[in-house]
Amino acid sequence: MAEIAQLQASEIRKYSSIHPRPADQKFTYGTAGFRLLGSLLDSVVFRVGLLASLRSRKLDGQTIGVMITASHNPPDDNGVKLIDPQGEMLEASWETYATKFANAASEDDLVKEYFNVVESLRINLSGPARVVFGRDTRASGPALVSALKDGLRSTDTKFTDYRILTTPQLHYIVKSINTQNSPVPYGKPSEEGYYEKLANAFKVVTKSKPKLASITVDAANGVGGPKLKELVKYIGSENLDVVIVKNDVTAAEKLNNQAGADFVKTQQKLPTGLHPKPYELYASLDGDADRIVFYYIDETEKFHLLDGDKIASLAASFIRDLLAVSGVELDVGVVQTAYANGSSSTYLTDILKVPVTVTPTGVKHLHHAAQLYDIGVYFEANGHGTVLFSSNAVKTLESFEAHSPGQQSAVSTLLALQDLINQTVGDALSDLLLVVAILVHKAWGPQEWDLAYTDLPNRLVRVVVKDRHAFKTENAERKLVEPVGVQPIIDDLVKKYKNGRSFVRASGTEDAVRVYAEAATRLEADELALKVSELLKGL
Ligand code: G16
Repeated sequence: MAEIAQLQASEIRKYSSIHPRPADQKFTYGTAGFRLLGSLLDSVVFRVGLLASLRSRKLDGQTIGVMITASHNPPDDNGVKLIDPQGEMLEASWETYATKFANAASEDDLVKEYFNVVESLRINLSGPARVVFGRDTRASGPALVSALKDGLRSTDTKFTDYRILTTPQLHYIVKSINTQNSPVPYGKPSEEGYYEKLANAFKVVTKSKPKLASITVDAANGVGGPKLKELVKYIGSENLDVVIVKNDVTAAEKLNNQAGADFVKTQQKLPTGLHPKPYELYASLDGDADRIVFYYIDETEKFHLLDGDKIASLAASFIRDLLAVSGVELDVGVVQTAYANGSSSTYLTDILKVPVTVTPTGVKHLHHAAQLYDIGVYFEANGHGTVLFSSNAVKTLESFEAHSPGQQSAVSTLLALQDLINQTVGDALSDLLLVVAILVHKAWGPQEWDLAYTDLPNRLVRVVVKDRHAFKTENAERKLVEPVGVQPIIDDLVKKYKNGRSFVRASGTEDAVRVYAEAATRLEADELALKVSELLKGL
């Protein structure tokens, strides 16, 4: 053991000297791992390799995932995040180690941090360590992969490079690898296995239903475009027609530029250059295809957004209806964040009568809250989310004895939904199929879907401040506790607007704070957002 420790210490020192930490740069493992300019991430990714190796050894050699992506961020950014064995985000207590590793000032400090974790968690360094990784289409990806490989080599970790993938595909693969020998394997641990699972489930859910008229998908010039094209091949054009636009992954600068889910949601407008036909369904993915938002225009060319809240409401009502038809008793709940439109929360609680939980931003928070329901629907308003079926839900559905064809069909659809919907993390491609499947079941177009409730006008503003880390919140980010004294001013402003609501929080993926405001009219929502934003300038 001492020999292995010595060997690793010397290998870490040797490789780390090839991946020096940029001076004066502070790194934080945030909402979705580390995220900043790709050119600043070399040492961070190397060190994430060390941590991934320890995480795997701590968990008896189960496979850990490492995804290199900056998702919705601009092309020059990049990022890295760890995936736990069941395809979930890294356990929160390990985020602190990630931050410590990334900030260790020297090679000696890094080795010290490494062995602190080994000792405090009693990790057996002679045990097996396995890591798989993938990346999005960013130009800085290949060099960062080299840094990661060095981290894994220096710790004698077995690894497999899955090359270019969507983030949710890697989550799927991690879970599939770790459940291969269990009584319920999640799926074939490959990209092909992912397509097969989703395509087969989609065909079961939509069996004997007419095909959706048409859907056009803006792929934000990211990895989602080619992967969606591949998925559609497995589904077959006789079952689904998809037109993919903004699908140029060869021009680095086009990624997320004036297109994609984040652009459409935050700007509340169409991707630049898209000219939709009225009442046809359109969707936008983000740069690593873990988010999706839908939209359409009416005959006056007015833009209508169908965001994560609308997806959650559609999914919750569909599942609730299927349960009612089947007679199976399972509790369904929805998890949202403070960004959820007030109208959506009212619709869910008052009309659909489903309980709503509110958590801080970040899929990891929503995911855990959703696990507390038999069937937990979670979506951030930005289109990031999924639907989780608990093992109790699956067992109950599998053992249910139907007494009519209607009951049987509802139960079979619910079970197929569980395969169609990625159970590890929000997945734009899986969510796309889910929405299409529900619309064909209901024989709805986008307009009928949109009718459930009317969004309160809202505005999201990004404000650059001196130090976003000075902004601290509580009550699921709805109350700003630091800087002291700002929240009472926001409260006073909000009181002046009918149906007014506003909150401020630091972004975990960008160097800025975000201001959200909603109110009874567009003018009022814009004005409230502007006034709150102005308050922050100079802080
Ligand atoms: C990530 C997280 C999401 C979060 C988003 C924005 O998404 O996974 O949960 O909503 O960042 O976070 P923030 O407002 O803290 O910057 P993605 O798609 O960028 O990975």
